[in-house]
This record gives sequence, structure tokens and C-alpha cells, in this order.
Amino acid sequence: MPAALPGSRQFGDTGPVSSTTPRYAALAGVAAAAAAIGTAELVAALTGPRSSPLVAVGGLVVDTAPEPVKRFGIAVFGTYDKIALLVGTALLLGGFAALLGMLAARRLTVGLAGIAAFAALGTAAALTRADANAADALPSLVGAVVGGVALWAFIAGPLEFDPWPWSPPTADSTATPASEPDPGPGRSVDPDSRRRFLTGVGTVLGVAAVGGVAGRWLAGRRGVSAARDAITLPAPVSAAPPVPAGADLAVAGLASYVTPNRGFYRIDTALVVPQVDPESWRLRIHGRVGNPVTLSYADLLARPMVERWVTLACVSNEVGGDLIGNARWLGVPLRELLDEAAPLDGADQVVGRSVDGWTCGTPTAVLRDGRDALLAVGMNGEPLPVAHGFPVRMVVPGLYGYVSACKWITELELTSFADFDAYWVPRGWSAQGPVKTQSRIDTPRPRNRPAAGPVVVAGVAWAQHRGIDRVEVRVDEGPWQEAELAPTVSADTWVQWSWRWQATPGEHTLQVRATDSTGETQTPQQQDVAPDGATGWHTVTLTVA
Ligand SMILES: Nc1nc2c(c(=O)[nH]1)N[C@H]1C(S)=C(S)[C@@H](COP(=O)(O)O)O[C@H]1N2
Ligand SMILES: [Mo]
Repeated sequence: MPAALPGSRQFGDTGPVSSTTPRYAALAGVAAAAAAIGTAELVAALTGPRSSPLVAVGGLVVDTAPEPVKRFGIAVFGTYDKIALLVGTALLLGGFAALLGMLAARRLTVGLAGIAAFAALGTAAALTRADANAADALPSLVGAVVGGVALWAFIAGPLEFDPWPWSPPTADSTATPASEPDPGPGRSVDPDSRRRFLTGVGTVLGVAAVGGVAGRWLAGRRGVSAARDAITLPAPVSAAPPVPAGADLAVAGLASYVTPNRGFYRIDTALVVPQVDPESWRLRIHGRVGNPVTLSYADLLARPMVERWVTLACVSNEVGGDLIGNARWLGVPLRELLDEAAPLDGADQVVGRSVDGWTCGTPTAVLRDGRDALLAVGMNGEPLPVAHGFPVRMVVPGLYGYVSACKWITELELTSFADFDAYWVPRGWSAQGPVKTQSRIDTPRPRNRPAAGPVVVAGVAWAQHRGIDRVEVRVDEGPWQEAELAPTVSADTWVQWSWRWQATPGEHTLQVRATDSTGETQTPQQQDVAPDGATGWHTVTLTVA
């Protein structure tokens, strides 16, 4: 029997399992990971997009990431923070996969154990989501099996790249191997083995990519947009007041008074937009109530609806930021639903719970104080867009979204602030979130490079449910000048303002401040968005040509 040849495996050999080189082993690891993830995405088309290990682990990251990290993500990546998370996850996974491939070349079991560990993480993440069921484990498990087989095939199986194959003895040379591989450096590798390996890797990467994309696409087709398109919303018994003429100053660069649905900011923790079938949707009003109530979507639509203009704002909106929008909401007054459920004494908090487990806590008193707090089904004349909470969400004038605007809502639980902390509270945000009086300069901005002479300075101001009384502008810290307020529908929406500036050449600083109907003027004190909303005057520095 010939002595062990370089790279050939012998039974009982304790050396590396594979004769492949580290670079090819890394490639094998990446291909195996791609096979696993592509398969998982395909299976997730059947079990639901939120059972995809990428999405489930990403969701776990979103829910457990320390608050500063999350805010860094939002600040750096803006509304692309979710895409950034997915791309970051993919790069990290690619790195791990390459490492696993190299480890597997030494010991296949180590590589397989690595895949099993990732599968366990994916399974755990998928099964601990709010509305998980046992089938949600399938994408990770099936993906792991396929990934494991691929790893074996590329590392130690039929697709292994073996640079120095051992050729079996030929018939006419029985005693010694016919082609002794050249043991020295610089010897040429086996081109057939390499071609087989690379073709295999290319095929697996391609099939995985197509499978993954197809899985996502199929999962998307299982969405609720068709169900949404089929809905006809009832007419309100109490219509929204008409928008007064002139509420929209129609100045270039100024945010429109009504924010179109497609331009409306979106903030939530959902990596995949929850798809809630209106047919099976139920709202449970329970907890500390005398009379628990359960409503179907049809029950809700059968009730008298009101329509109101309400400006929704995010607590994460920086001074001058655009995480705010104004829409016409159609819905059922929350006050009426709560009255029916009959909250018990001490139930000072209403917890809105989304299908994905996200929660917000709203003061019961605010929901019953007569303001137009709605359980909304319509936005600007359409059923709620899926990303904005279809089929049903909350909208409460005067409170930031994180304490009031639960999307994809499925429960209203009466409890107390002492007994329950909603999603953002343990993450360092205030349990109470009334909207702070704010104002913003929309135009001019530095890139407008206005010319000297008359310049229209315009923006928006808001103090939902209190209303804006006055907006003032100043240039280069000079005296405050009163801006003109456009008419508005109600105190629950923002208001546009404008001021004519005789601009002179050079660099200037514009500042704005608003005073609400309680007489309180915005503080110049700059405060960060956490824990309960940013303060300070929006300041724009620009050069006049
Ligand atoms: N289910 C769910 N609802 C949610 C959130 C969320 O993360 N999940 N985020 C809230 C926050 S912080 C805001 S500001 C508003 C934003 O609503 P929009 O995306 O429709 O603008 O939704 C609120 N409702
Ligand atoms: Mo928010």
C-alpha cells in the first residue's frame, strides 16, 4: 500500500478532513451559508416572512439592541436603518460562513456544529416572536440541513476541490502509482477538480439567490394588499372639517398641509410589515374592565365613524426634522369603545398591543377627555396603508406616536402605569409623551442659495391639541418678528407660517420659535429626543448671494 499521499484521506486519519486550501474552504463556507439562507427564505414563503431566520434574528437585534446603538442606526442610516441592518447582517453572516468553511476543512463536524448553532439561533428567534407557532422553526431547520449537505459536498464530498488528487494505479503499473503528484511548491493544481468545485459554488450561489428572492416574492404575494384593495370604507357620520382655503401656502420647499400617504413618514420596529388579514382580525378590549369587548373588522366598520385631521409626530424627531405628517383619519372614537368596556378604578393606562407584540401605553384619562382619539381604519380617504397599520391602528391628537399610535393593533388592555411598562419605557423613554410645541423652517434652506432682496421664509409649527398662537422669526439673533399664520383646520394639526425677509448678501442665521395657546413659548434649551422629545429653536444658517 502506498504511503499517504498529500491531500488524500486515510481511514482513521486525524489530520485535516479536506485537502482544499483555506481560500477555497472559505468559499465553500459561503456557498453552504447561501444554500441554507436561500432555502430558509423559500420555506419562509410557506410559513410566513417573519419566520425567516434573517428577519427573526434581525428582529431580535432590533428588540434587544441597546438604545444608543439603535439611535445611532437611525441617525446614520435614517429611514434606511432596516435595510442597513439586513445588509450588515448579511456581511457578518458571510464572514462567519467563510470562517466556518475554513474550520470545516480541518474538521467537518466543527463546520456542521457551526451551522447547527446558527440554526438554533434562527429557530429560537423565530419561535420567540409574539405570534409564533411551531412551523416557524421550519425555515431554519430545513435551511440548516441543506446548508450542512452543501458544506459536506464542497469540503469533503463529491464537489471538493482537491488540488493534488491521487490517481489510482493504472492496469499496466500495479506496483507503484502511475502519477505521483508533485509534492513541491509551485506544482500545478488539478484543473478538473477546480472547475467542478467552482461550478458547484457558482450554481449553489445562483440557485440560492434565485430561491431566496423567489421566497421573498412569494411571501409578499401572500400579503394583504388584495384584501385591502377589496375594502370599501363607510362614510363618516361626522365628516372632517374642510381644509380652509389658504391653509396650504403652496410655497416651494414648504411641506404640504396634507401629507400624502406615500410621503408619510414611517417609524416602527417591524423588519417585515405585518400582514394582518381583516377577516380574521379581532380587537380584544380586556384587563381591568367591567365588560370585556371583542370586535371583528366588520363589527368595527358597522359602527358610526368619524373623520378628523390629526398631525402625527414621532418623539424621535430632531429639531428641524421631518418625522411628522398630517392626515385625515377615519375611525371609531376610542372613548366610546372604552365606555362600553367600562374601565375599573385604577386602570389609568390603556396598553395598545400590535400583532407583533409591540406595545404603547396611553393614559386612560387622555382617551376619555373628549379629544378625537381614534381607532382608525382610514387614512386620507383610503383604508390604512399596510405599512401604516392596516387594518386598524390608534391615532391620538397631542401625544407622540410611541405612546399612542399603535399600528396593526389587536388588543387594548386596561392596566395601570405602575403595573406595566410599554415597549419603549424600559428602553429609556418616558412613559408619558405629550407632544412638545415645535416649529420648523422649511424654506429657505442652505442649498436654495437665495438672492438678496425679498425672500419668503416659511415653515410649519405644531402643538397638537393645544394649538399654535404665534410664530416668530429672527435673523442673526436680532429682534423677534411675528410671522403670518395660515388658517388651519383645528388645534390638532400643524399650521403653516410665513414671513417676508429683506435678505442682504452674506451669511445669515434664521431662527424660529412658536407659542402655543396656553401662552407657553418654545424653550431655547436644546434637549435631545430622548427621553420625551427634542427641544430648542430650529436654526438655519445660509448664504445669501
Ligand atoms: N405596531 C407598532 N406600532 C407603532 C410603532 C411600532 O414600532 N410598532 N411605532 C410607533 C411610533 S414610534 C410612531 S412615531 C408611529 C408612526 O406611525 P407611522 O409609521 O404611520 O407614521 O407609529 C407608532 N406605532
Ligand atoms: Mo415615534
